[in-house]
Amino acid sequence: MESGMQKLVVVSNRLPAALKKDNGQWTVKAGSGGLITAMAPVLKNRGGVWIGWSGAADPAMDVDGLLADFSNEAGYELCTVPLTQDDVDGYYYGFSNEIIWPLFHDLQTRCRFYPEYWRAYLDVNFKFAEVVARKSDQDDYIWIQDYHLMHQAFFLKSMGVKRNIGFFLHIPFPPPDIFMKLPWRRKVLQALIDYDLVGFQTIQDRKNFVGCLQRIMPETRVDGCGSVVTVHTGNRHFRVGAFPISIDYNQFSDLAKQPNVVRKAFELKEALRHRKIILGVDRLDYTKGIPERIRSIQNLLRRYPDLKGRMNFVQIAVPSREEVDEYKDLRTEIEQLVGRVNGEFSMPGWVPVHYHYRSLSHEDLVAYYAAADIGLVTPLRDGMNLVAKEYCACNNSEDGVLVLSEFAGAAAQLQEHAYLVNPYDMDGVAKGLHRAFHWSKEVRSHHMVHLREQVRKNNIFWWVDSFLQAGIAKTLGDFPEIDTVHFEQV
Ligand code: ADQ
Repeated sequence: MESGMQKLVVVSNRLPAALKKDNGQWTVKAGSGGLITAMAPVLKNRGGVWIGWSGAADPAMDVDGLLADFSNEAGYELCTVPLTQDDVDGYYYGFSNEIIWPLFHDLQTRCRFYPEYWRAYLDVNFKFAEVVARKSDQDDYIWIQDYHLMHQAFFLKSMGVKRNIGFFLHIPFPPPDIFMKLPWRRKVLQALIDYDLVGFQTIQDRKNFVGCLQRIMPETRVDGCGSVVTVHTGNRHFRVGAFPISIDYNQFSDLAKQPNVVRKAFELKEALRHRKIILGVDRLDYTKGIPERIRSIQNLLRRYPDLKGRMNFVQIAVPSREEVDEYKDLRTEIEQLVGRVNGEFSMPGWVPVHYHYRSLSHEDLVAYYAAADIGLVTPLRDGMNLVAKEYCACNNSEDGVLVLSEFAGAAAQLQEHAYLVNPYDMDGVAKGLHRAFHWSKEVRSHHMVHLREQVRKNNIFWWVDSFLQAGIAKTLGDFPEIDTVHFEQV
């Protein structure tokens, strides 16, 4: 096989661009979120195809035409999978968001195990697999992203389409006692073992997956050690690995050095009268532990009155899944909590909690990261959490502190130099914040230098390389370039 002929085909639920209707006119908007942040620079620099749903539930629309300009600009082909509103309701809002998302984040009481969701999930996975079969050649490498699409290898195989195909799960994989609640547990596992490579964020996720396989298929054996192992079960032999996702370190760090961003960061500090800034940045989601975090701040101010008037907690929440009642309720809960804490502690000239419910421009987000003295990242459970890494990359002054949940995948890599906390332990978080607040400049720098070095080395390009190495024994350098390469590979 000619290595130059092989293209990368990325498949995810959503395309990195979305169609939105504004005043009756369809427009194309760049999407946001962890996966897009991760993959866009890779495909842009190396070419390829990205297959996904556009966000428009009207199969009659000429979506491909609308996306053509965007594709040209993005530097790689975008290909849509047309879905109906019923598809989206059952597969996306239903199976993905009301079953797999809560279950895999250990929140099984939030799951609605409706059988119609499962059927919709299978129907949509079949539609995706048909597009993948059509848009790819036998030599291509197919890289499936995330829990919405676990059945791609299974359907391609049942169509008789042979492809080298890898799967990466961006969210955690739960331990057997939780996974076993899934009514379709055996079918999901059987679908996952049809891949040639299955990737997880951490070694713990990989162990949980193998543990589930061993519960349901007791003959399962594991060969090898290290981050990628080979699993044998029945007549299937495939690779399973831990590939902690990361960020484009240089892009964040360089942007944080640009004069306009430095100025914005300074203006933020000035607006808050140079008090210490504790920053939280999240999609508004119940897994991110935002109410628990605000309660921890309340606890901090109650337990350590010396901090009154000397800090600000800034919480930025990006709107997410706004149509869903549970997310509307969460938003209300957060707003009430912010009001309560500010009502309890505000003084003339000082309001402790600043809450922003909106998506920020990349520059504004980076300015907040650069201005913050403490990055407070306390999800109840998270596959990785890129915010933790982005905060470190933007801390060019190297004197910030990362306070990180032990239940974020990022903790596996950053535990030595982040201040680890249990997000459910509001006394513990308050204590951690108080300590971090009083750390000397030397201690802060010592830890931040190491954190930044870890994120810089194990960046997004390293992540893609390690997955491709395991999947096809190739690195990014083996893919044909369609553009001038302008990233530093570590
Ligand atoms: P997410 O749950 O979306 O991703 P995360 O990893 O924190 O979580 O990524 C969020 C992304 O959104 C970050 O890149 C951040 O820059 C961006 N963002 C946050 N606030 C923003 C704002 N106000 N304006 C604009 N952009 C903002 C899922 C998993 C994670 C996993 C990622 C990648 O749940 O655990 O780390 O995929 O695998």
